[in-house]
Amino acid sequence: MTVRKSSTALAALALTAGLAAAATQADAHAAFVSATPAANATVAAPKQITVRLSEKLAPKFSSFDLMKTDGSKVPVKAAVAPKDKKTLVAAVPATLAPGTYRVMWHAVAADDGHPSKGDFNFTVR
Ligand SMILES: [Cu+2]
Repeated sequence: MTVRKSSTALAALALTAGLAAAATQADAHAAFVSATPAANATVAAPKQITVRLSEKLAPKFSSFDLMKTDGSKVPVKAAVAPKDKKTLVAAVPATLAPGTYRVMWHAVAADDGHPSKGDFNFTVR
């Protein structure tokens, strides 16, 4: 009986730990909120790209790349905006030619160090 009892206790402990971890992740991962240009929007060539996330970000580990559909990179330098610390901002140095572009962002939440990432497209008319 002792063995059975302790294994039940272990299972309960594991379940509790799992639930606690799941709750923490749901609370603290930096998730996509909005962007300019908006995801899937067709716009005039933007001078700036912003990606707003749900958490304050660790600046060293949070950024995005701008890619053309052929996989080549458009050189931009995205940084965490000091104002709210949740927004990634990059100036677009050259006028983007018409076509579809992909923004691939990655972020680390400042509070718990959890990484997250995502991507979206926009089209320049
Ligand atoms: Cu997290």
